[in-house]
Amino acid sequence: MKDIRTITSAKPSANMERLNRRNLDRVSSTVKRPEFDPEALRCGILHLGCGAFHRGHQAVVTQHAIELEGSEGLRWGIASASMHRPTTPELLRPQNGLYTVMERDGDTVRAEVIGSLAEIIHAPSDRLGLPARMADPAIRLVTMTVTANGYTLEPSSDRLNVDHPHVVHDLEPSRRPKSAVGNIVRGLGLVRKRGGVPPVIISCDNVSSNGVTLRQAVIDFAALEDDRLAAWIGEHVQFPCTMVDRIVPVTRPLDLADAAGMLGLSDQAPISAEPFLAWVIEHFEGERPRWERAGARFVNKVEPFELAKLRLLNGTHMLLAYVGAVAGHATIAEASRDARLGELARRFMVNEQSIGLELSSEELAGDVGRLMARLRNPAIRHEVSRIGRNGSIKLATRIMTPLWENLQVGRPVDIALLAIACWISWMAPGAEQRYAIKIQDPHLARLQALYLSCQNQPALLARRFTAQEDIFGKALPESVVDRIGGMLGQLQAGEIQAVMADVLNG
Ligand code: CS2
Repeated sequence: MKDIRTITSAKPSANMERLNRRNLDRVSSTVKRPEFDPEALRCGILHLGCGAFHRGHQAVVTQHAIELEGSEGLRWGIASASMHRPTTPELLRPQNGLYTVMERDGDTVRAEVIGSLAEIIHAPSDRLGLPARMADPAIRLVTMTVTANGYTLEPSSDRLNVDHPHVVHDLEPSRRPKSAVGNIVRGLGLVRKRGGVPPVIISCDNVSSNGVTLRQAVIDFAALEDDRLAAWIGEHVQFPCTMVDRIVPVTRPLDLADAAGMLGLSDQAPISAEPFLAWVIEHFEGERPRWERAGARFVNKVEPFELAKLRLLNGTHMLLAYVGAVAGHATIAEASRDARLGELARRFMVNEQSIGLELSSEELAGDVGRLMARLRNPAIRHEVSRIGRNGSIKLATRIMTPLWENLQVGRPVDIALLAIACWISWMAPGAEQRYAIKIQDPHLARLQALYLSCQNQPALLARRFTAQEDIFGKALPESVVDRIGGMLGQLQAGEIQAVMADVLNG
């Protein structure tokens, strides 16, 4: 790819032509284009969750694998489905699925047009429906990025939440399923009936032991309807685990202007991403793109990679988001560049989140240094609101599990408690205005009502919040709950700087 150090942003004017398969050869020569004809692709992969992360990660690796395989690779086009909203399909369809990935590092940008999305699907309005597509014998892989919230799990047990509204809806066989798990079960049911080889189901989300967890949720769902289907899935379907890593923020208007300036055509669905990309996949049987030729790594055991990623990066992301917002920062890069909070983030990784990782102290120091540099990349505007969303689902894996492991061996947990106290503060009346954030959480109404019910009593607030077993699991020791209560009292008095200083000074 060519380096472009100065970008000329162009306001995509109404008469600027939209990027599509017919005008691909007119894309400026400074931008890399697919080395295959996207028109010639056939779909071998069905993807659930056509969001920014998928388009900045798997779609890129798949494009490079197709390029390296030549005509053999053309069967690995991706049919990519948006599970609920029509926004992304509406933006991508007029572009025949083409879009630009802009790799940003400081003021360097490298652009590449991605053409591996052979078909764009809007699941709720799709003519065929996802289960029928999954049962198409050409589909050898079903990949998914639906975020942890899309797994319809009970966070403290990681088993299917049978009371989840989408699960309840999907258990009615005459209805088109809404959830990823419901769709997979229906699709596998069709494959079993047809008597074919099932596709391999690959979770690409930050969920702990993602393949194992997804397999269990799928079996839990199937068992509610048909024990024989559940047993068949258990015996015949592979759910490899993966570790996925690339920071891909939500697209902003500036991205559209930069893409137009670089392409000379209008792209309404470009992606910005950091240069770093990692994908570690557990070995599985069956046909697949040669992803390993394009940067992915196949291993026997994904767990050590996944644990390190979830704890060091994703856990620290949560700290930076919750504390960052309370300290007045809008993005993760800003929060990591705050001297106090940046130091807290570094120590959080080294002293708390490193628990259980198979890394020597030198390896850990190297990883932490590289991670801090990635988090500080000023060209990646990852909003704290975005990272902090769905905290009630994400806290368990990213913060609570390492916190418990630290408590058991008497290691420090203070920085994790600060993250939790700041998350609780997000539920205070008026927090959205005060911290200039947008809060999204499946339990938001409950959490805000809980805060309101004891807002003037920080100790009680800490007790009530942490007693929510579905989020926090078993009861925390009293001293820990008291410490959170103490922090909440200071936060309510607007003393975030003092709390951070106290935690740093131990
Ligand atoms: C983030 C992740 O949104 C989040 O919860 O922590 O999306 C993170 O950016 C990626 O996992 C990085 O690989």
